[in-house]
Amino acid sequence: MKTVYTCFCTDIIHEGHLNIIHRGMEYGEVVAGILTDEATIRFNRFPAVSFEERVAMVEAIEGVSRVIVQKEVTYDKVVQQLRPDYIIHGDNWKEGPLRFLRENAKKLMEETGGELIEVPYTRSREAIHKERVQREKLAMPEYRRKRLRQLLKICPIVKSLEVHSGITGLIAEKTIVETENNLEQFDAMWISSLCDSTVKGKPDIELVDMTSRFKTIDEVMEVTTKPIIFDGDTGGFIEHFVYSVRTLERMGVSAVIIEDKTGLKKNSLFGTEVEQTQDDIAHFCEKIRAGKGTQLTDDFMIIARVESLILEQGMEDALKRASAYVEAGTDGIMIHSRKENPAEIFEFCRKFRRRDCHTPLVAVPTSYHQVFEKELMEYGINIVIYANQLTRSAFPAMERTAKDLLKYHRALEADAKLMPIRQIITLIDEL
Ligand code: SPV
Ligand code: MG
Repeated sequence: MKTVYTCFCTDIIHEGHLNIIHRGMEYGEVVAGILTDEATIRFNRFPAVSFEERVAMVEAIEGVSRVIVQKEVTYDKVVQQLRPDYIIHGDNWKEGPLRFLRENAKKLMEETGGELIEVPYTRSREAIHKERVQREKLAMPEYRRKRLRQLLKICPIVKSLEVHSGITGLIAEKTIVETENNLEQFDAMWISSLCDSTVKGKPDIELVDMTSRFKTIDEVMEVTTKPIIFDGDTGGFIEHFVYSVRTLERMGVSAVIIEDKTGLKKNSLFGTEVEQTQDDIAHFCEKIRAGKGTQLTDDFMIIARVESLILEQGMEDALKRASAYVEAGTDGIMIHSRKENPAEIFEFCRKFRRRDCHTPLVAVPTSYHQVFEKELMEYGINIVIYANQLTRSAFPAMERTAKDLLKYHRALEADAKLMPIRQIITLIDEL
């Protein structure tokens, strides 16, 4: 009996899948691989049902003789272990990011003398509707809010991208790339005070009020499903912060990060070049406790941001504060630095992790941009935030276009560098 392998990364079984199984049975015994959550989210949406349920769903399909776990996006390991005579897949992988998987499977079958079978991938209107409902559900507050905690359990490092509008939200939501033998996408979104202010032409000094900041969140939420980490600046007065926690939690935001500064806040990347005051530990702990005491679900996270390295208060102060904030109930620590290399971040992580191996750590590698995610991971960082790169890439591009229009007195020269009109009008999906 020949072995036919097919991989499932779906949480909905429809006639397209059944067709693949039935066609597979014509060639031999069908073994189905279930992609783990960790691998699924590298290119697909977050699964709406658990891994165990997905296994049970596929096991129940008549014609599936055995179910195995596929831990990697690519087929290499499975092919090595199972040595299938055939890999069978729907022909929907000929386009988009799945093309990469098709190439991978094709190459492996050629190398091992196997064969790739592609069957027309069919979906009824009902199945299309069901898929859309599952996707849309991910955007609902009760599903979205808890996602960051879920991701922390399954991702070696949660990759977050700065967004400040519907369109940047779509970029964070949809961008998928091939890397060495893998597919990659962002896990979460960061709503930065710096960028949210900058796009409004305002300085990053808590001038843009919370109501406007919430409006940005809403715009992003309208068109995305990924979890949101909100830059809450200092959190403001404790009496105000508790209201913000309630609003953010109700909206479905997953986490707020508040920094231990007080008075007129300036952007951390100015460091000690401008006057900035660090809050005292007891007061900041009170803010954390007030926030934690206000939230209604176990999903929402309040992450404390330690500014000691930014304000040159030393490593011991940073560590002392981090411990105090954990004691006060924070759900994570963001350690920030404006140094041009990650040495002090690494030192902090090493020392912090000696005492605490559970509390999630967050890093924002803006000034120490040479650091790889893998290195951050090795030092115990759980969330990496690319805090301003989208805004910083958009601004020079727009400025160049404005200059070209002025310089050439027409649009032709500028156009060469622009997204084609056809693409921009089809960029947004219609319901
Ligand atoms: C932001 O993105 O607004 C931040 C990070 O707070 S930083 O600009 O580095 O302070
Ligand atoms: Mg900020």
